[in-house]
Parts: sequence; structure tokens; C-alpha cells
Amino acid sequence: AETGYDLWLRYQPVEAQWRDRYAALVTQVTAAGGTTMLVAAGELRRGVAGMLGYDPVRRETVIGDGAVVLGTAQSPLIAPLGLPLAKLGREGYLIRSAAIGGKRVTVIAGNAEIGVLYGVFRFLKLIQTRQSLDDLDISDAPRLAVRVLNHWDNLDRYVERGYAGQSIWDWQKLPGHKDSRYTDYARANASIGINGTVLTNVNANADVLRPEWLARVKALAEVFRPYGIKVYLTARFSAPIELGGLKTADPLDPQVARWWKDKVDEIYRAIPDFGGFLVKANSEGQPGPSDYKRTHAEGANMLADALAPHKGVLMWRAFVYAAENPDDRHKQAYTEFQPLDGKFRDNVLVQVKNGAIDFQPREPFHPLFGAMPKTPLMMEVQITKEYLGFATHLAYLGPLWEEALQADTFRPGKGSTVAKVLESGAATGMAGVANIGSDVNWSGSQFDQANWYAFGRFAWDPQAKAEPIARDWAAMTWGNDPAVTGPIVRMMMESREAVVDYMTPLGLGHLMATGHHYGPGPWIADLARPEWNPVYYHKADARGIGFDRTATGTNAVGQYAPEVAARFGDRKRVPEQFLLWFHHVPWDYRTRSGWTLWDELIVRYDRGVAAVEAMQAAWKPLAGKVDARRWEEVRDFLAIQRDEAGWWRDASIAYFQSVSKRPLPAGHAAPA
Ligand code: GCW
Repeated sequence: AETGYDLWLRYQPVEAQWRDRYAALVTQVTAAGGTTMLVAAGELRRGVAGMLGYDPVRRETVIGDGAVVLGTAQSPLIAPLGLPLAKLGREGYLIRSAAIGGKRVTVIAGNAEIGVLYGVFRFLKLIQTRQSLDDLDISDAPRLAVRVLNHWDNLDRYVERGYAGQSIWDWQKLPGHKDSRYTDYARANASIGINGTVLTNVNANADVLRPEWLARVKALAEVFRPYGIKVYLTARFSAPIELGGLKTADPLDPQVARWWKDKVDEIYRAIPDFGGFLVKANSEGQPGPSDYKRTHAEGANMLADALAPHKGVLMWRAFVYAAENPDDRHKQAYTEFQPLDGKFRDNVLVQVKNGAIDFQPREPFHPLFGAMPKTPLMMEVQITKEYLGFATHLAYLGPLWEEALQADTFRPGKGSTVAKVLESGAATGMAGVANIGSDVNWSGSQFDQANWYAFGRFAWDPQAKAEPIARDWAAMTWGNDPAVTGPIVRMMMESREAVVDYMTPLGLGHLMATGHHYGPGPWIADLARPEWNPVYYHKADARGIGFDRTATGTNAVGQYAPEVAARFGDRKRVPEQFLLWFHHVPWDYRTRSGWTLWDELIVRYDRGVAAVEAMQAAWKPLAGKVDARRWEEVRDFLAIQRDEAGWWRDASIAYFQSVSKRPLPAGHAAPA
């Protein structure tokens, strides 16, 4: 029975008419080269065996009709073709129908072997999605250099905000035993262009930097290397004290810098292609340079200098909000980081979450994007659904990421989208907080695999669109019957808006229950830090609801470019989806539909629940059209989601009614 373990690489047999067409064009695999080339040829044979039902002959040189020729620009078979590879960079590829020695072949070429592997996955996708293999002329290259997963995995295998079981890193058996799952993990990531993985949690202790742990990291790096995936580690800023026995971790102390340099050299001796570090500093209790009255730049640069001789990069997170700072949490990252523009080393990437608060179902784009033109910024998104119903709620995050990436920062001028900001600068990248765990289906649910898949696609091309990605994923994961993929893609495309509607409509945010962030808690007001309490975010009172971030309030809008600030700051011009994010609005305010705000809120909560019911209705007739086990899992999860969408709606309306004292509309019970 299908479990979902194969992800989007199921390689199921194609229909007979397609098999004959494809088989004529895929008779043999011709490849010579190193380990990545072997992996590429192996994947191609595996895909063909699964989808077309035979093992194409593997040859090094002799070519027949229907050969798929894999090679780099230097390969003897490829070089004479004079292919336009130069502009494609190290990771780009080209797929072309061509003739070699009078034989009709398909060439998959890259400047390096990793490009060839990416090309093979693309070629297999053509078959998976039933595209023609005739007259191919495809070229592609990633638009961002660092495309990394961030695992929030602790060394005891607990995954912070993970809803898919334990960490897949089975440290106890490493380095002696390399689970075959690591190879499948690498295949899946390579298939979507992910080229790095941060193995450890940003909140983890420093132990992973100890020699006995580095030996295990090295073993993982060896599995991932042929797939073009580098390993990175989180570096706890206080490691020189905890591991090195120093009295301080002050970044300007020469002994501290020396300790890090030695540590980095030690890592590179074991792992010559080590990617670098990811650091969470002076955030939520983590140590950092401010402990020594140093800036983020001083802290980051010290580590960056240790990594630079090895070409390592340092990802320094901008997710900061200080307990002592009574100002709007929305403003803190900008306040601390923007003045440091231009002060970071070239191999530092400042890692900025898509929004200024924290991975909510909807947030406006982070004001730092565009505001630090002299500093490479990368974007961090959360693939795991901490605030969107964990693994049980169906929420395809493609539209959320597309919305963030397509947001116009107006810096330096109109048309400067977040995507363009990410693509500019000496270093570029995107990070996704992984949703991967030891569950057989990897991500905790069948549909959450789509978010892993989509992350890879957006990191490769931040200009990508969510819908075609959903279509590809649906076809590869659930088969090519339009009667199946049609409803699935519609469900996916509407799912995130449904979550916004039943959890946090009209620009509300951060109303989740304490700690676990699952389920509603808009009434919570008693947590130690004001900005942890949902009441801090919605500010509902007898007069109205919403957070005034305009000039009459915290003026967080002032951190955006003037054009953006003018739009967000004007109640009449702000996109309604951000209304309560930026404005405190009276309950009787008329929304664009003509409802009062109070009624509009209720309409949205109802709409969210109805959208989940519509997903249930769309899923039901797919019984028998998809395999039973996965179908049942989705059915069950949708039922859970329906119940909990209702819980969100009813609890939220009941609570807000107790504040607004407005009448409850028909069909809504009075609070118990
Ligand atoms: O989203 C919040 C989470 C924390 C997380 C933190 C962060 C890793 O609730 O669990 O810690 O953000 O991004 O650092």
C-alpha cells in the first residue's frame, strides 16, 4: 500500500500510449564521470524502470538512437555540440534534442555534474507530468545561490515545531550506520534544487561542535555530497565558553576569535565542503554579541572571518525582539539591523523572516527587505506549520510565499519586489524551516509534502508561481488523471486563505494558544512578556479592534518605503487583508463589501469553515481514484480540520462578542 514515503518521486507506470512514445526516445543512458554523474544515471534508470518498465542500457561512449546523453561541458560527447552553457552557472542545465553521429538523442548537460543531476530530475518530471520529449530545448539555472532547509532538530531527536515524528538524524547510530533514508532525503532535495541543510536547531546547545558529533555530521555530509547538498550547523554564540572553557564569548576578544577559527578549521578538515553556520543570537534567550555590548555585525563578522578562508557562509538571523523593549515588536528587527547596513562581511547573509512578527497565516512583508541595499539578505519561511494547524490542517503555503515574494518594497523604486531584493547582492539565498521527521510520510501529512516541494521550487526561482507548482506536485504525487489533479489543485490553492479566514481574518495575527500555538487563544492576557499575549496583537476593546501601527500609533508603517507606508497607513487604501494589522478600527466601520467590521469578521470566519467543508466535499469523490490508505488519511485530517476550524470560529466570535457587545448573527450560539 502507498504510504507517501516516495514523495513526488513515485515513478508509477505511465499509460500505454505514453509508454510507447517515451520508450522510443529513452533507449539507453550514456554517462561518464564522477559520483554525481553516477547518481544522475542511476536516478534516470530508476525513473525509467518505474515509469516505462525497463532498464535502459547504461553505456559510457557508444551511442544509439534514443540515447539520453548525460555530460558536462567538457565531456567528449558534449563539447563538440557547442551548447550555450556558459551563462548557466555551476548548477544550471540544458536539455536538448540533438543528433550525435547521426543518432537521435537527448542531451542533458551542465557545467558541472550537479547541473546534470538537476537536469535529470527535470527530464523525469517531463515524463511524470506527461509532457512530450520531442524537440526539447530547455535551459534553467537557480536564481539564488544558497537554498537551504533549516532543521529545528535537537541532538536528542526532538524537533522544535516539528509535527512529523522525531528527527530523521539518528545520531546514536551515526557515524557507523548511514540509514538509507538519508539517501532518499538527498534525492528528494536534489530533485527540487535544495543544495544545503542546516542539521541542527537554532535553539540547540553547542554540543554538535564537539569532535564526536562532528564525526557524525561528516558521515551525513558524505551521503549528501553526490547530491550537491552541503551541510551547515547552528553555532551557539557562547560555545567558546561552553566547549572551549573561555571566560567570555565577546566577539572582539582575540582568544574568542581564535577559538572559532580553530573550530572552523577542524570542521573543514573533516568536511572540506562544509557550508557554514546559522546563528540565532540575542533572541528568545539565546546568547549573542549584545551580551558584550557588541553589535550584530561585530558578532557576525567574527564568525564570518573564521569561515571566509574556506568559502563558508554565515547566516545571521534577524529574528530579534527584546524583552526589555516596550516598543512594537514589529519594529525591532528593523531598528536593530537597518543601521548596520553595509557593516557586514561579504560572506554574511542576514536571514529575515518573510514577515516582521512570526510566520503567521498572513503577514505583510518584512520592512527590512529593500531597506539594507548594501547587505545580502536572505528570506526565511516556515515550511512546518507552527501557526497553521500543524500537520493535520491542509494549508498549501505556495500562495503565502508567492504573496511575500511578489510584494513590492518600492526600494529603491516601484517594481522592487522582495524576490528581486533576494536576487541582488554578493550572496543570495532562501531558507525554509523543515517539516521533515521520522514519520513514514516524512512531513506528517500527505499534503504537507507539497510545502517541502514548493519551498524548493521558490528557492530555485523566487519569481515562480504557486499554482503551476501545485499542478506539478499534484500530478507527480497523485497521478495524472485530471479528475484527480483538478480538485486537488483547487483545494490546495484555496486552503491557505481558508486558514486565514478561520484563524486570523482581516489582518489579525498571533492569536494562537500559548506555547504550542495550536488552537485559538485570543483572550490570553497573562503571559510574562506583553508581546507574547494575543491581546497585545488584536487590541480589541469596546470601541473596535486592530493594532494601530500608523503615525497615531507605533508608526511601524514608517519603516516601509514612503509609497508603501502611505498605502498601509491609510485605512481606505490598505489592502483589506491587512486592515487590522495596521489599524484600530471601530466595530461599525464599513468594509469594502458594505458590511460593518463586526459583520465582516463573522462573514470571514464562516467563509473559512465553509471552505474546509468544500475541501471535504471535493475529496470525497476521489475515493477509489487514489490509493485507499492515503485517501483515508486525507479524509480523516480534513475532518479534524473541519472540527477545529469551527472551534476557531466559535471561540473567536464568542470572545470578540464579549468585548464588542455586538449582536451575534443567526446561527451563532451565545458564549457558554
Ligand atoms: O516561531 C518562533 C517559534 C520558536 C522558534 C522561534 C525562532 C526556533 O515559536 O519555536 O525557535 O520562532 O524562529 O527562532
